[in-house]
Amino acid sequence: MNSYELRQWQIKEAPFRPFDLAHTETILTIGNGLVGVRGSFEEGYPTDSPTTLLAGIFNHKAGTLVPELVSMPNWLSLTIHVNGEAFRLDQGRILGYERVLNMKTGILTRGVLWLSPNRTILRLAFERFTSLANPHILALRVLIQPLSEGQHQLRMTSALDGRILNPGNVDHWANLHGEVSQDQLFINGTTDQSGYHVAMAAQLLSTHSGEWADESNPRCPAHSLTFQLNQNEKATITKLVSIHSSRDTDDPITAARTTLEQAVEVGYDKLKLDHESAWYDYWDQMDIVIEGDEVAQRAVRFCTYHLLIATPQYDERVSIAAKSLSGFGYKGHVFWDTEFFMLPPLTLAMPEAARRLLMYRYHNLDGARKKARANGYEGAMFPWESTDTGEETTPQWTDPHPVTGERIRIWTGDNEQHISSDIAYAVLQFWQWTGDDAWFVQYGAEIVLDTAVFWASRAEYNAEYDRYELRQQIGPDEYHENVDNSVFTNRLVAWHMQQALNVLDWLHQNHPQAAQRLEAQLNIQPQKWQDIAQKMWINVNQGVLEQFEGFFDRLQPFNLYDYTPRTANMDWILGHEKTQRVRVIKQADVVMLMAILWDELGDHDFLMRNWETYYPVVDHGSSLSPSIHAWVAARLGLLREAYDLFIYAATIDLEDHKGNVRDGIHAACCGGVWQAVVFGFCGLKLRDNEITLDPMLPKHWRRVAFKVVHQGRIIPIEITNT
Ligand code: IFM
Repeated sequence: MNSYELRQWQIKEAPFRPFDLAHTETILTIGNGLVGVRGSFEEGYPTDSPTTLLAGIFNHKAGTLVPELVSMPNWLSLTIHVNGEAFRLDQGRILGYERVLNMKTGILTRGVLWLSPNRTILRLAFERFTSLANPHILALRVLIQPLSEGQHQLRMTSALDGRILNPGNVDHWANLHGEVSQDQLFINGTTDQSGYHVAMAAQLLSTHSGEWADESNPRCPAHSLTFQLNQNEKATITKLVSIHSSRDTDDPITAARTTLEQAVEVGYDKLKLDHESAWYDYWDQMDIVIEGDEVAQRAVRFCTYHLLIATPQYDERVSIAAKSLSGFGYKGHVFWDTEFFMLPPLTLAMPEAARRLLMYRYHNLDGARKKARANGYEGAMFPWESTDTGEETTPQWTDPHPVTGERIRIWTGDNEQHISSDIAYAVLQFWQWTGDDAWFVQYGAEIVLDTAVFWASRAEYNAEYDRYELRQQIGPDEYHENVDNSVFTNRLVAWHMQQALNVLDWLHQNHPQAAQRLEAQLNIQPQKWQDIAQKMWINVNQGVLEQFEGFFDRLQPFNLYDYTPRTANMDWILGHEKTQRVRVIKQADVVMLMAILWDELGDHDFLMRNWETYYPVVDHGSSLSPSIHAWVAARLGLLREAYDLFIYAATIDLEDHKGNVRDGIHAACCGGVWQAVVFGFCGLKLRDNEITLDPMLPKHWRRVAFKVVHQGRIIPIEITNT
């Protein structure tokens, strides 16, 4: 690979950006679907947040509002002393520095040339990865070389640091027990409410022998190795770590010991090779090649990389959190972000992974049924936010405002109900692309049908107008809460009811036993479903879809451009109450509906009128918005807007456009970017089971290439710009 090609696979930090730690920690996260590890430094700094998260390990601490992902013991901890001086970037002088995330291999490296306060020059080369070949193995290595004259004493101190707590100093552990045995470390503990048992083991391997010492603290097993190095002599220190939990085994302690033994036996080099070759396969499936646009190429790879490191490889009882495993934003909860944003790329390119994510919803049908019953409905009403239990975990209140102490009621858990249809949409899209009838009959159909049962019990019949309505909803535009007849929701529900009827017919014709089983199990009412599909109120006002009742008549007109330029969201500027009263919207709402249903909604003029109505008033207050707008703009032939929106979305985390990357990657945006290229610029569609393309590429893109899987067949797609 030449250096131009290489650059498009790399995220580089050079020189060191000391004031940007939280941002770089997030964007340089490594992971393998099981484990996510923020890009914190081995030696640790006062303002860092060294976080390792394990998929599905949630705990609801007494006194906190909702469950959250639990911070694991910090396995990165490795401090280096040379002649008694601690290697730290905030002391001495940095003579050279480069940190590189190689997205092609999922390996993070750091090279440093450091002059210590006492003038010893040290060359350091760090490298770390979370094995994609065996996700229970984590590895880091550092090469050390003193360049100053004489003999130098090196002391390496390694720990599994269980003193790391969640934000707000929330301690989720009932107990954490550490142990040291010369070159090995062990730690295990149990979460205090959910009762997950987690065990980690580590071994430090060195090219140089020396003196071992136990350096443990409570909750922090640690050891050190001291040895001598001459000028220019190199030492390599390798830390191999294993991690298991009661989510994957009955005996995490034994599993952690066994996995560590195996890792040590295989050795770092082979572990790395296996890891790299697993990444090769990942990229072979998911990469989008864009020729002619280096910025776009790297940014799209960055988004795909973050989607890949968040995608569970085995466990079908976990999904992908809104901020993946890269930070604590939204506490690790799962939203519609998965089904509408992250799943489509996986459905098209890695259907096995998509299937697992859909199984998360299937396994959580009971939670959805419980929610429906608790609200007086039937069927399956999926939670707006969920964790490992499938129950509703949206907090009801915001945290108190730091100055006023005010808390705002959060209504999304009550009324952002479109998620049930979003999930049905994702199931149907998966079925359509994979043609996996066996899976659909056994699992998918139940999701589509029981969510339809929910809507049949939820929809309100308005006899005066002979129509169905949905009151008290929140559409994707969360700036306007508890509105009546959100057109996004109503239209999607109408579509969903029709699809459910089609599924029922198909089952009767092709799998009558399954049809009977589901009819016996669920309250299926074809007549009522038909009625709802036909009579759901879809409000067209002034020639466009009205986002909700009163959007045009009751909201005050608002000129977003009066507030340009700005980075803050409009609800922060105007305040919660005022935002509800003005015509400014948070994110793609009607435009989201256009993206997914497109010409089922109307002809080109109708779609354009809707775009012209909603695009000028969208704040992009959610990172979910720009990529969808890019997709729709491309379809409308508005290439300039499409490209600007696309680049904004693709670099949202790299350039921290929203100012909150410290909380984690905007994982939905990552999936949205993939879709903006494939569905937007390339115009990929499945029509009557045929793949069609209708490219609208930015002028300077010479070539776009990617692969999709259609009904088991890998289809390479290549579009060249003429
Ligand atoms: O699901 C989104 C929502 O659409 C906008 N607010 C943030 C949520 C999590 O990403």
